Amino acid sequence: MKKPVKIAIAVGVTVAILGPLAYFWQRSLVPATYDMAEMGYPDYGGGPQAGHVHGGAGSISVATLTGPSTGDPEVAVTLTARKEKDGRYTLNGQTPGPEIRAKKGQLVQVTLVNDNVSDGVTLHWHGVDVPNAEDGVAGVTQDAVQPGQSYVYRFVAQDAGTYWYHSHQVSHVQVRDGLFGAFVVTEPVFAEGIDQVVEVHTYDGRRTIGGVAGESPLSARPGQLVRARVINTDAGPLRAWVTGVPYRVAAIDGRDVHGSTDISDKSVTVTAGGRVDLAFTMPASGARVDVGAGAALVAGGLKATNEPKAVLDFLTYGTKAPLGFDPAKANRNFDYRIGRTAGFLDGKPGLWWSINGHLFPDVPMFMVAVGDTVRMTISNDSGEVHPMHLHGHHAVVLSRNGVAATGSPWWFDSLDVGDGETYEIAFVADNPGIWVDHCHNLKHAADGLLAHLAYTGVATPYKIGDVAGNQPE
Ligand SMILES: [Cu+2]
Repeated sequence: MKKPVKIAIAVGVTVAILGPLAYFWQRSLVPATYDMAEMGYPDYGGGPQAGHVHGGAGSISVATLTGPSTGDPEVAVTLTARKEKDGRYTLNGQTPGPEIRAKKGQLVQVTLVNDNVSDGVTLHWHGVDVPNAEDGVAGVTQDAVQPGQSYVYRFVAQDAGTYWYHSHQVSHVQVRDGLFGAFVVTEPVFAEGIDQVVEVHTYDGRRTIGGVAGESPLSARPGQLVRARVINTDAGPLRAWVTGVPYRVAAIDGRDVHGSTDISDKSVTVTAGGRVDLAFTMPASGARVDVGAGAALVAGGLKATNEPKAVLDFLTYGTKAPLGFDPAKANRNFDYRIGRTAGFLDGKPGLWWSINGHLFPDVPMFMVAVGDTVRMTISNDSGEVHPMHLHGHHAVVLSRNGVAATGSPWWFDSLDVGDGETYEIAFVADNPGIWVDHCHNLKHAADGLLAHLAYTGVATPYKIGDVAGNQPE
């Protein structure tokens, strides 16, 4: 072959490879600022396509979807966020931040003050189905609160249960390094016994309960009912179990389990971001609540035992109860297929999380209208577990890998979808707004495992990106 021909072929091959590459690279670039409601492509799930996708005339702003703007709050808290010299983030000088408790039906008001966090901060009420404007997602429901600024969240604590709050601005760093706390809503009449938050977080590789590594006291007298509210604030699944006495799972993600029964020699999985309430009656011989290795609540000096090999399956635990809606009548059917795809993410080549074969920001917007019944099939062949978290709604598990749920309705806001697993879930679209639906391994979300559920006719005035100063993940 003559040299010019060789060169021509080489150039041709180079153009053939680099041309599409340049195209995909360019397409992957996240603009310096963008509107969450205009990213990706609308997915109507087989339902009506009416309504304004991008806002415009007749649309309402998420900023108007607030909690009660008048009335004296029954729970009023001010939380001041700081970045400390050691790199940790604190709220009112502590991490975890103060535990906030409200009774069901009370008006809660939290004033977030940013002292010195240069990236800005927000507070998201994880698992609390608040009105959209109170959801605390930077660039979607508000602007990040900059140093010297403050922001007021007001909402009614409608559902008793175990929740938590955390920053949703640069969250994969801020949550990891301390910007979070527990939020508990109790029934109006306080239950007898001991009610204790078990807030699990790993700081610099050390697992803690409420910031304390090793054993912490469980101060219950024999015969007292104990409710241990385990909150997993880390990035991966956590195993929890009780030794010394049989125990029950009283609630999952802030929703009571119906017909819970005693468990022994089994652990439960607490999804990243999820909560599981463990209940038992304190025996005279002592008991302990272990949360993985390295941290436990202990009464009566009970020594650590090995983690039980068996894990409770929520799919079959408890007994059936009405859902309050009929998933068979769903008018939206969505797929949320999590994979791993070679390509560019914001100009960086790599193997990235994909949603329905697409890379962020070219991912689906799941479009719904108020009153819709929604089914979603979440599947995962990406090689890793993903704790999927939909804001603003509780969904119920219908099946896993084609096997129908037969236990108590398994309501959740945070669900581990393991590699090779498929979950079918359902919920009612009853909380208008724009809601992120993402992986709560927050590094994964920052790497593009994030979509959103958007109600037709709702627009956001906030923007994501460097220019706007909003980086929710
Ligand atoms: Cu993930």
